[in-house]
Amino acid sequence: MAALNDNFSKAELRIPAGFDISCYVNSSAIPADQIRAAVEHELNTTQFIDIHTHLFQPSLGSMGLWGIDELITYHYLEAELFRFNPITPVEYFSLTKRQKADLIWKTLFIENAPISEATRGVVAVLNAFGLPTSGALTEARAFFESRTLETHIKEVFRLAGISEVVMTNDPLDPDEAPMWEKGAAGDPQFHPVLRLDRILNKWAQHWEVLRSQGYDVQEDGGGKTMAEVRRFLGYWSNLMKPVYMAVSLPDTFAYPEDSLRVKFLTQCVLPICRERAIPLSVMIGVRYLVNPALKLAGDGVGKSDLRALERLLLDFPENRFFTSLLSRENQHELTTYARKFANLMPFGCWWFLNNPSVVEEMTRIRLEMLGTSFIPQHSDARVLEQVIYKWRNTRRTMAPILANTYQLMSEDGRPVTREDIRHDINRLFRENFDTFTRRTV
Ligand code: FIX
Ligand code: ZN
Repeated sequence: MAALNDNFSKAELRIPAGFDISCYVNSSAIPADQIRAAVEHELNTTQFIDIHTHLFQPSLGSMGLWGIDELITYHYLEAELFRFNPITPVEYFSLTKRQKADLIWKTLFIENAPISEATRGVVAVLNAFGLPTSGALTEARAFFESRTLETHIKEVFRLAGISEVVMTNDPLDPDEAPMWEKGAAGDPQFHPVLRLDRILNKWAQHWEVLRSQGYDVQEDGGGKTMAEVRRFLGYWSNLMKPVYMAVSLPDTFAYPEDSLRVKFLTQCVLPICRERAIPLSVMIGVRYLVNPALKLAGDGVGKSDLRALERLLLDFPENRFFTSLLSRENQHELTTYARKFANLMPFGCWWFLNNPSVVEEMTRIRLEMLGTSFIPQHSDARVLEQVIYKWRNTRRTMAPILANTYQLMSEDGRPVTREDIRHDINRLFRENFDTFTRRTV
């Protein structure tokens, strides 16, 4: 009997009865009927990096959302509420947080079975903590109120199988910015990102904020504006030390274009990303507030013209671009572009795409065309405990897809080993991020 891997006893490996233990030796071929179990084991025992979230390090205090009432009032669930309940958005948004949660819970979880992706996610979180998944919220509320944030975060990350998350940090957010300037303590499990939407997309509403902070900028972008925006980005890069910069862009995003957005992008953002050797994350395809009454839940999706991305990749070969697109119709094109440009890293199944039916299609296309040179998923979590269900769903969807991929490789004559599987999963969910952000060369 081949020796087991030194680090695990048979019991720790939780090897199913009748399992051919020899394939647990790294370089042995795994029998076809054991591939799925081996893939599941490696997925479950690898800690992932969550490369895009709206979570916050503990020192950013009230910016961070967690607990059952935040989970239930997630904007995905608010959108679903209005399909089941006659309450108007104006009436709903006048309620307290607890009243909103009670209404959503009654409507989507009691009066109707929680079968949608977002409702099922809340059920999975409650179940993970052994809390009732139906009936009153009393016990769940008492449980979350009893938790201490620092220990709760560690437990949540353990349950989610993640080692660290990447944040979204907005230097023009009136609540967040002062916390950074007062010296908010960093946390090795939370990596900062400099978010650029208010500059690139909402300059008309924000140029005066920069001016009030002593930056000699103009609404029309003239004068010293470009130099001063570079100074602003340099200041916040030194303060936050972002692992990348990020911006969400509309489906109509165009490049080249004679616009302030493109001037800021090409004269300020991309040069500083090159200087600091960090990528820019462009998330393209949002139709903002198609229904303004729904607030954060009001955004929609539009197919983008990816020739804009193509020209960016061509014109800025020294820059690296994380890219996630919101339209399902853009996904095959994006994967094709990744075959043409090594400075493009497709990532995630974003927002309206983060459903098993679409994740499966996108992931299979990417594996078939890119091998493991992409990042399959991010959580986009806005509430801490969402990482538990979002990463459970990712593992559940990935397992059959990866197993099938290795099955085909074996059938075509190259047996798969445990070492192959471990290496590939590490590359997909950790190494590609580390390498692309130059955290490891
Ligand atoms: O721009 C973004 O980072 C989007 O992910 C969010 O604005 C969006 O509301 C979201 O949370 C989607 O999952
Ligand atoms: Zn996001």
